[in-house]
Amino acid sequence: MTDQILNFGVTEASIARDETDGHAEEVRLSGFTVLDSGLSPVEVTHLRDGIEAVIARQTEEVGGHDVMARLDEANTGRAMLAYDDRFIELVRNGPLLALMERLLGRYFVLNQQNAIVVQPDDVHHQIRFHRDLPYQHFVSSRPLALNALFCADPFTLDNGATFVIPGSHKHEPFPDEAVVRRLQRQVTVPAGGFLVLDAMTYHRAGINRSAHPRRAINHVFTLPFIRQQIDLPALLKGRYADDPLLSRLFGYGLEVPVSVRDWRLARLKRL
Ligand SMILES: O=C(O)CCC(=O)C(=O)O
Repeated sequence: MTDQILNFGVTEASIARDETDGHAEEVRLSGFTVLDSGLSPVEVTHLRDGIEAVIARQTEEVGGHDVMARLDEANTGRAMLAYDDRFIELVRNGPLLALMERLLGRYFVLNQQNAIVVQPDDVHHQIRFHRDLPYQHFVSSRPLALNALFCADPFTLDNGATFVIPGSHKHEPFPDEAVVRRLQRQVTVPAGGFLVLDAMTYHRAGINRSAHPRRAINHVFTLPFIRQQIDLPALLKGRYADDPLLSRLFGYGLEVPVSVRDWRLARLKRL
């Protein structure tokens, strides 16, 4: 017996042209896939080291740890790339952008780039199942948004690897509890890998039962009609506006015109 996949009655079958196609089909079918970023261990460490410094700066900005804790934002960083250039490189990651393009088409934007540090035994808000387009209960024939959780530490069963409900991006309601118990699956990912999800796939962080923090950077990429979590062009104040790839990704040119004349002039510029 070979390990060939046998079937009968099949007259149409997908054939992946390359690895990206295979990952894209996994996301369409089950709502998630694990993707290798191709970054070296040194590059992964470099990224990991940037996380705490940005969170410390943002904590200071808003008035200290107590304020962050009240907001349920302790151990969370937002718009990381605006604070530290190394996170720009993560957004440019080749395998990641190839997969985003295969699933979302050529024009998609970065909606958010957040750091998540799960401390040992911490019971934080991400341990509750959610979609990354929260409060939405429709399903779409194509992905509208994807998230890519870059694992700066290995995600293991012990340190709270993410749980997913496979296929839940195709099902409007949150499933019955007993069904969730049967279907939920914890996905382990090596350091330097991305857990890529259709943003409508229900998922949650696990509890970190190890002795060390578990650090990750979550990205949400969307079709351009979805509003960014933080207005990146305003935050970046023109930085990267001349870079064709990054300006599109960061949402330059999507600012809402404030007059009819401005709307027409913007159209004129695009002719
Ligand atoms: O940290 C995790 O395992 C999941 C993170 C998450 O749910 C999110 O960023 O939306």
